[in-house]
Amino acid sequence: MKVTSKMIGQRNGMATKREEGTVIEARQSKLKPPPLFKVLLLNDDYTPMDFVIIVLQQFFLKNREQATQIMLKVHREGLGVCGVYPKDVAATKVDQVMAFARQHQHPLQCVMEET
Ligand code: TYC
Repeated sequence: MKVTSKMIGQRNGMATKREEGTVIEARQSKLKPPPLFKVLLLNDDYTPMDFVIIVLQQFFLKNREQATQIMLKVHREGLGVCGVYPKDVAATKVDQVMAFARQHQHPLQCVMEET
């Protein structure tokens, strides 16, 4: 597709020529939206509940009520979703949580999984 200065409506591979109101080309985009990743906390027998609540507030921007509900879900069911993010953001959250848990000598595990 030849790109011209008149392609004002260029968005996600769909090009339209808005001057004169004429569509010169409109093809289905071959671009897929970027994948999203769930960030999960895993249960263990040693990490204090209050520490998990702090993690959820500090790294996943949950309020105390939301953080408590997610922590209890992980505690009862073995794992729980903290948030859903693009790959690089999810990877950074996992690294930050793992580093924070290690600093405090807790065995808390945080992983990511494609949605
Ligand atoms: N099971 C832990 C306890 O009883 C609490 C806990 C919750 C640990 C969530 C990890 O991701 C976790 N102290």
